[in-house]
Amino acid sequence: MSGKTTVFNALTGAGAKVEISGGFKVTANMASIPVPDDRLDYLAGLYKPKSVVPAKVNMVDVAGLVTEGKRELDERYISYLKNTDALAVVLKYFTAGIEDGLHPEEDFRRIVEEFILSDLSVVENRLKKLKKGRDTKETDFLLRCKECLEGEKPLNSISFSLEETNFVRGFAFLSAKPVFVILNIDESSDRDKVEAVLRGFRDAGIEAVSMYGKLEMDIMEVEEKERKEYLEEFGIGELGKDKVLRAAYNTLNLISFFTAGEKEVRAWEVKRGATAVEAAGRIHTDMERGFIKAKVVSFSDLKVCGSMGEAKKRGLVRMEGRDYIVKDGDIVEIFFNV
Ligand SMILES: Nc1nc2c(ncn2[C@@H]2O[C@H](COP(=O)(O)OP(=O)(O)OP(=O)(O)O)[C@@H](O)[C@H]2O)c(=O)[nH]1
Ligand SMILES: [Mg+2]
Repeated sequence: MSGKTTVFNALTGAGAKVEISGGFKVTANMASIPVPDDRLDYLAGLYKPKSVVPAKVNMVDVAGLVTEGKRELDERYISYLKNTDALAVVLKYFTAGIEDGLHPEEDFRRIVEEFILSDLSVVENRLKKLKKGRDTKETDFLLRCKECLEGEKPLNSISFSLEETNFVRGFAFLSAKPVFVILNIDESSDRDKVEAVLRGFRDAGIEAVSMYGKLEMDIMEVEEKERKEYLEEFGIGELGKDKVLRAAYNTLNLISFFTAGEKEVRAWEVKRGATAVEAAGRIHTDMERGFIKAKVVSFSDLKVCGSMGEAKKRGLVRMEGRDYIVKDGDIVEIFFNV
């Protein structure tokens, strides 16, 4: 009970029921958040397209991990977590209704411990099933995981080969997923302490943001144009939603690129370091298969020029091949033939 569903509602406006589930529960709430982006708004103003499609981040809210004596997490429960690319750990830092003090670092450690124990039982079960004495790649991989987990370290602390990464994906190990922290605070939280807690996580290499879960959930209920007033009244600078999206992008190592035309202006999220042909595949498999070249202009160049025509005139629109590394903010047109 750290306010996960509350935070989920604040992020998505989904209005999921906030209740103390009293431990283990296998239902999940799901919703997606459109990623706000000024650049997308600018492009929409330029092209006046029929539709504007932002990038989206899908969120899943599950009940707290309380396995107490039941070392194996429920299969259905696991299946919700299995398909995620990253885990956001919501830590309690609101003071209302708290008698036993706040200990976010300890709470975090305990959650990671649950991930580790869950993974360890998967590893041990699988090892038991594999024929004894037969030296396979999978056995080697599992033994490597076992050693890491028995040392109480999450699997995201070791680096895997490409082949091992496929095993990791297959087993959907929880402790192998990238993790970031959402510190759920309220009006009475000491801001200096909040900053110190966040710094502690960041120093340990974990992305961490704070947000006013309950307040922001309530703000989602009011009309969009009235929200700004409330935010100012409560002294909330940046919306938790925007901070969380940025943390998710950083944790997942994502960037956005754009496609723009009269019909549609759209933002696409893609892994940092993706090539032009991989970005094309993000749009459509046909574009990846039949990739010829990509016409690319950076957002900042386009904005300075004020139009695609002017950008062309100044030689800022480039033709790039399949191995070009797509940059955050690139506006891309794919030429393909299938
Ligand atoms: N004061 C205050 N109360 C909060 C805040 N966030 C959550 N709560 C309260 O904490 C209780 C539980 O909130 P939930 O969002 O359901 O918690 P949860 O983490 O989803 O709980 P489980 O699903 O059972 O693990 C509710 O009574 C909320 O009103 C907050 O930021 N401030
Ligand atoms: Mg909940």
